Amino acid sequence: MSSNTTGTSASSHQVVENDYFGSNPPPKALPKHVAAAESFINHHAAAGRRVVLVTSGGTTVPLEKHTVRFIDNFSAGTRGATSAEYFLESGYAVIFLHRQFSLLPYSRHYSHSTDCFLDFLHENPDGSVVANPSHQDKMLRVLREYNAAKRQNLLLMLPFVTITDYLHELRAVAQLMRPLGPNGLLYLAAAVSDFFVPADRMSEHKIQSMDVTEILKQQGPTTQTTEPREVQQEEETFDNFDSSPAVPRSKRLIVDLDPVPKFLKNLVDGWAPEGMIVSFKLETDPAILVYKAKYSLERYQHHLVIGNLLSTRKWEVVFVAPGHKDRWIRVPISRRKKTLSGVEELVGAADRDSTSEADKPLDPATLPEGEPEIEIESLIIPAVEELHSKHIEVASSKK
Ligand code: 9Z3
Repeated sequence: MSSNTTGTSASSHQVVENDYFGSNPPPKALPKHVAAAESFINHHAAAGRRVVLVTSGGTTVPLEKHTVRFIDNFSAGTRGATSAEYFLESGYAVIFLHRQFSLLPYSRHYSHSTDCFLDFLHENPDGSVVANPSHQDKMLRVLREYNAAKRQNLLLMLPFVTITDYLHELRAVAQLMRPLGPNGLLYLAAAVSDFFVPADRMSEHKIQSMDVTEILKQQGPTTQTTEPREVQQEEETFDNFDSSPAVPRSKRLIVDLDPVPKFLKNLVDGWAPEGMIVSFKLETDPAILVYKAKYSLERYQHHLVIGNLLSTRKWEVVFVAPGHKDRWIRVPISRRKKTLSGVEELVGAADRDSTSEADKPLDPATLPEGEPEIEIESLIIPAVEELHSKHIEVASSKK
């Protein structure tokens, strides 16, 4: 325990939290999002409905306050957007905290480059626009589900961009979920950056490839631009890592990142103490996935870690939960698969569920090309829902 400025003692987690949120400003939209989330949550809490916060997509790491450049990650938000749909199907109200412009529930079927909505439409001779006959059924189903969610006020979409925006939004919404008690579920599928540039070290303006302010100072107020004086090569330090032409250090951009504090403990103990908390663990090395998932569960003492590998994440995940055997959830690898064109063709991969290898990660080389026939989220969400029901049961038996 350490002391804070008011003289009361605060845990080290609280100190880190105060420090981070106090020195990295919130997004402008936060008050508006808080108001919307509060009325959404209270409405559904009063109805006794379960509410899930789904986080989705990547988080950016800006290098400048007036941001031109940023670091990003691969996540398109498929897991989050797809999961949100299955949660709605299961009767949950969904707060969808997503990276701006990432995939959204329902519209994901017709957005982004793989499924451009224009390819699903054609023009009739009378000039009206209609869905192609082969896509009518699916489009009608998706449209109906989307409209039903909207009509019943079951889906609240809140966008974020940066890692700091995300953390401010997550903390605020999680805290608002308290009135839900155990009926609240946090499903953290966003791909959260582990490193960032803290606000107090971030360049205000676009990082320059030459020192313009120094040149302007040297020149004084003049309308004539002169060539920047070349720094004498002899004075320069060279970082020459390989056989490429020598680059002086003054011309390199060296990005120095701090670790993003891990706030899962704060979430579990303080922000949303009664809700069920599900985090995702992403790895690329199959040998460490289960170990890392268990380590996370041990460290943060929450309810479920869903492990997945970058290369096989649409085919299998592993559930690691306290008091449960590790459980692999896999889509059946049938002999038929859909290619990108939507045409089914024969593939040779066998269903592995029944083999003795079932508790080990799949070898990505054995997977058929393209997308699985069913969405793995259609298996993940019912399994999470079952654990959530148990969580609610246990909580109510303690009352
Ligand atoms: C995940 O592991 C998600 O399943 C994916 C989904 C990001 C892989 P896509 O958007 O991908 O469908 O393309 N999310 C969690 C990733 C994460 O940042 N987890 C942290 C970690 O692994 C812990 S909270 O350390």
